[in-house]
Amino acid sequence: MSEIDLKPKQKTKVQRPKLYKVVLVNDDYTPREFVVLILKAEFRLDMAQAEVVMMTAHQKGACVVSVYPKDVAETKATRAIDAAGQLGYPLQFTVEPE
Ligand code: TYC
Repeated sequence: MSEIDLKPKQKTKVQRPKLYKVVLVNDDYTPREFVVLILKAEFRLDMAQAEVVMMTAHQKGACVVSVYPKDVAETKATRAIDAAGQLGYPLQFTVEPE
């Protein structure tokens, strides 16, 4: 008896959204405590993660915070930069393809 062919006739291509890195950039003016606060509030890092990311940027110049779809990465980076700017801090985040 011949078997039933259940294979789909066309391959369905699943497009995964491209991910973008949000990178925290060091500066000489933003207080460490404020950087940690922003990482917790906007990027949902816990205290330990926020401290490590902040100190890595402080020592190396920059550190990847997390990866997100493009619009999420851009919104989070913009919100974090704006929050810092409102307090007069020059804190910067960049968004880069993964
Ligand atoms: N370098 C800052 C200071 O000494 C702290 C800091 C850390 C600022 C990381 C920005 O991305 C940064 N007050």
